[in-house]
Amino acid sequence: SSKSQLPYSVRGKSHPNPLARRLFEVAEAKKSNVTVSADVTTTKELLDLADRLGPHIAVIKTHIDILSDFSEDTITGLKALATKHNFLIFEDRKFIDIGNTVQKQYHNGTLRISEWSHIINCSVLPGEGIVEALAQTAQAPDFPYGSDRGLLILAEMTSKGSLATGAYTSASVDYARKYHSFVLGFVATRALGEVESSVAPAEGEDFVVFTTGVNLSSKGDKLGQQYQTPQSAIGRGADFIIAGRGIYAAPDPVEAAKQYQQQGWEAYLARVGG
Ligand code: 5IU
Repeated sequence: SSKSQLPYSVRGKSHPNPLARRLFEVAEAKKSNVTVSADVTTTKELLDLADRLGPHIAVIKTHIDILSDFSEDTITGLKALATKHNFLIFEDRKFIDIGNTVQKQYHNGTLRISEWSHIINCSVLPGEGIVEALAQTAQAPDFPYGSDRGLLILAEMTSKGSLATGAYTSASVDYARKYHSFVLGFVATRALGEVESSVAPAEGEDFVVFTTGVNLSSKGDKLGQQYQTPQSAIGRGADFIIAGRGIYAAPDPVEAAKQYQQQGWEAYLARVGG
């Protein structure tokens, strides 16, 4: 964002969105802009990772539907560890359906995502209605989790041949601006401030950019994933870097998390001139 030259502490203090403020506070307190993508397939592995990596991360990103044993214990455990280690939870469910359906997938349902995930994301392929629907659910007077929830719009993807470009990315910016009280920012490979949009930015607009596909030792995988380093991602405008296999599949995941934390933080300091 155009605010990317400013320290997290400054952006946190002035941000109109309470969850964005909390996100920046967590990053500053822990000196970490790392989101670990904990793509493991059992509750035990997930909770073990969350507990061991917890001190070094700002956010844990889950794919809760890949767990073979999802239960009440998964939710209870994750919430307890988020409190213990002061990190936020981001369920990478990528909602992509008509408004009426995504409301049911988000709130209640089998996975009860609204109950435990601070951050969710969606694609704007279905059009504006998906963003409107999720905002409507989270901002309803009887929604139990109040302003402690936010949405990232999936504006770009890291995979080879991604079609999330051009008009699609522009629409992502349009809807983020239109629903800025619920939209925290984007999952994207760069800051999107220069992207053409038919909606004028609000005064002091400050969308948060999360960038996936961060890996220190690999250029990609056999299924089209494309990687960049923390330095490169943050240089292009990422505020939070997301790493999965680079951390959890490393010989020592805790050492790897520390390494991404240090490199991510140094790149951030260099960007803000500190
Ligand atoms: N993910 C991407 N690219 C994207 C988006 C999400 O890789 O554009 I949007 C997810 C998929 C996986 C994690 O959960 O981020 C990346 O994992 P690895 O670091 O293991 O490749």
